Amino acid sequence: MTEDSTDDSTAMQAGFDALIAGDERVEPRDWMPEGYRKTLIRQIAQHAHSEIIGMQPEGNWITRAPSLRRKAILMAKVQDEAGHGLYLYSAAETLGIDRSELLDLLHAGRQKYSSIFNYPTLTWADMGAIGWLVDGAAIVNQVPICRCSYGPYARAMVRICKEESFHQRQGFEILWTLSHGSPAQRAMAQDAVNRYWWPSLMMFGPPDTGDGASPSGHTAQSMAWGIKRFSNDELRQRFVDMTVPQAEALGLSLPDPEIRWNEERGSYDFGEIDFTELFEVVKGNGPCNAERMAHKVKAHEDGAWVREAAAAYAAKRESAVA
Ligand code: FAQ
Repeated sequence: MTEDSTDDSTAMQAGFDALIAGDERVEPRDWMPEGYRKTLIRQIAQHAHSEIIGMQPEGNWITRAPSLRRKAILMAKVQDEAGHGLYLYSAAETLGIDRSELLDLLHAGRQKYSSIFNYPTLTWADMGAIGWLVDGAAIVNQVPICRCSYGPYARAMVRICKEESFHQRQGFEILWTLSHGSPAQRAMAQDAVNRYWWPSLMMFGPPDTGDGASPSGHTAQSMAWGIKRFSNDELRQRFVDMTVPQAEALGLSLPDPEIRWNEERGSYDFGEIDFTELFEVVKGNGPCNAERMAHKVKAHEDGAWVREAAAAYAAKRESAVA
C-alpha cells in the first residue's frame, strides 16, 4: 500500500467516524467499513426474510377467516408484510448485494429469519395473538431502527412501523372480541396467548449477558455503529412493560406466575426465559422450520417463469431503446 492510499483510507475512516459521532446518517454513496456493511446486510436481509416467511402463518388462515371483514383485514395485513419485505430487500441492495443472492442464501440455510415464524397457527385466535404480541414486539424492536445510522434502512422503517401499529391494534381487537365472547372463544384466546407469549419474548434475541456460550454477540458493535439503539434485554423489558397492562385490559392472563410490578425499578419483573428453545428453533429444530422453508423454496421455484418473463421483457425494451 502506498503512503497516499493509507492517508486516503485513514481520511475515509475519519469521515465515517465523524458521521456516527455526530449521529448523522450514512448514505449508500458514503464510504463505510466492511464490517458495518456486512452487519447491515446480515440484519436487513434477516429482517426482510422474516417479513416474507412471516406471511405463511397468517396466510394459513385467510381462507378460514370467520367473516368477510376479518378476511379483508387479514389479506391486507399479509400484503403489508410482503411490502415490508420488498422495501427491506431494496434497502439491502443499496449496500451492493443483489436480492437474488440474498434469496439464494436464505434458501441454502445460510441466512436466518425470525424464530417466531416457526410456530404453528392452530386456531383463529392465533391471528389475534400474532397481531397483538408478534407485531407488538416487532414495533418495540423496530421504532428505534427508524433512528438507525444507515439512511435507507431507517427510512424504510418509518412506514413499516406505521403499518405494524395498525397490525398490532387489529390483533388486540380480535382477542378483545374473543375474550368477550362465548366461554369457548375466551378459552381459545387464552390458549393462543399462552402459546405465543414466550416465543414473542424470544424474538428480541439472546440475553445481553448470557452464560458465556450464548450471549448477544453483535449488540456492542451494532450499538457503537448506531445500528442498534438499545440492547435485546432493554427492548424485551420495554415490551413486557407495555404488554402487561394491555393483557389486563383484555381480561386475559400471561402464562408467567412471576410477573409482578417492581416498585423500585419502575417496571415489571418476569420469569426466566428458556433460551435453549430459541437456540433450537434458530438451528432449524422448531415445530415448523422444515415446512416454512419447503413452502418458501417451492413458491420461489413456481415463480421462476414470472422472473424470466420480466427479464425477457426488460431486455426487449432495452434493445428497442438502443
Ligand atoms: N430469530 O447478537 P444478536 C416481524 C440470531 S419482523 C432468529 O443479538 P443481532 C414483522 C442473530 O441473527 C421480525 N435468529 O444479533 C411481522 C445472530 O445470529 P447470526 C424480525 C435470531 O442481529 C409480524 C445471533 O442470534 N425483526 O415480526 C433471533 O444484533 C407479523 C445472535 O444474536 C427483525 O429482524 C431470532 N429471534 O440482534 C411479519 C428486526 N434473535 O446472524 C409478519 C431487525 C437473534 O450471528 C407477521 N433485527 N438471532 O448468525 C434486529 O433487531 C436484530 O437482528 C435482532 C438480533 C434483535 C433480531
